[in-house]
Amino acid sequence: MSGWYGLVGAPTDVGNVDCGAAEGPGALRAMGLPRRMGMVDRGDVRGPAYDGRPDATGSRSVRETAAWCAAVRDGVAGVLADGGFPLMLGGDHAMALGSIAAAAAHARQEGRNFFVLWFDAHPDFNTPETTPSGNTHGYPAALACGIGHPDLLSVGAFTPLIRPDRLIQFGVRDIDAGERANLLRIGVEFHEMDAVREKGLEALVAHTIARIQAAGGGHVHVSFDIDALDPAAAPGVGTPVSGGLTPAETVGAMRLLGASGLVRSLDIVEFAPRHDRDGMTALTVEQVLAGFMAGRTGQRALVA
Ligand code: EXY
Ligand code: MN
Ligand code: MN
Ligand code: MN
Repeated sequence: MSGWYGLVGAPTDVGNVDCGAAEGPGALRAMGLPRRMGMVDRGDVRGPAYDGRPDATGSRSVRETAAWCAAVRDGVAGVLADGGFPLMLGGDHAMALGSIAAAAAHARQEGRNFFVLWFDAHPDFNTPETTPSGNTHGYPAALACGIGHPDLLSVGAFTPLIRPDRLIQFGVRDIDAGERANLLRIGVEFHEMDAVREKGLEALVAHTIARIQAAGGGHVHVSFDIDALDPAAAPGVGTPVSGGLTPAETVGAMRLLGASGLVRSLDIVEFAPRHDRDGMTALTVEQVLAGFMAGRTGQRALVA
């Protein structure tokens, strides 16, 4: 069980240009989060300077997103190779393609099963054929399952990065028609908010942990989009959707995940401080992270 946390910042909103997520890492550093939580700050990755040439689709974001994701992949791979626990701090959710590519490769190298648990108001399961916006932050989960733009699929050393039956989503409540068709066709398990309200987030997560343990365990990567939370507690995001998760249930679920000993890498993305109110979102982010870390410390104490 790797002990130290390595923070990898990805200050970009190329996946939803100018939504403000590029300011996320700097804002959380300014409030002292990495130091207060004892993290090794590995600095920010950088995408290459954009050369101004549009890509084949005529949109800058695919080429630029691919370059940023490759930088994130290398930054996260470095923390894993050094025996740390990577926390990729976005930046928009397209960056998760890079962190998942690194985590999937590391799990394969270590001979472990690989699972991704996705907390989000959105499934992020669009392709260029189904997207209503062309924004690449709506693509990463689909790309990780092997469908989408070839320039982005090539960020990983292999595809699919995740077996579709090993991606589980929680809290989704804003799903495009084409996206839902993609999810059903590919066979991804997704728990919409009405199911979360009916069954309880912690119960759903506990059941998922038990299922993973029964399958022989493995490397679980958690990709947490802050807009999974209700905007009343986390207004500081680029694409807020009402009717989201409460901080209490989210902290509880993250504590369970920390204590499971299964989680070996984590994304926290889409924090856009310009939309925050009185630092409420930053505080909620810290609570969620603290819940995970407390669970994991307790788990380590159990196995020490
Ligand atoms: N489904 C919409 C689209 O693809 O444009 C909205 C995507 C929002 C994605 C945010 C990161 O979760
Ligand atoms: Mn390792
Ligand atoms: Mn997302
Ligand atoms: Mn989202």
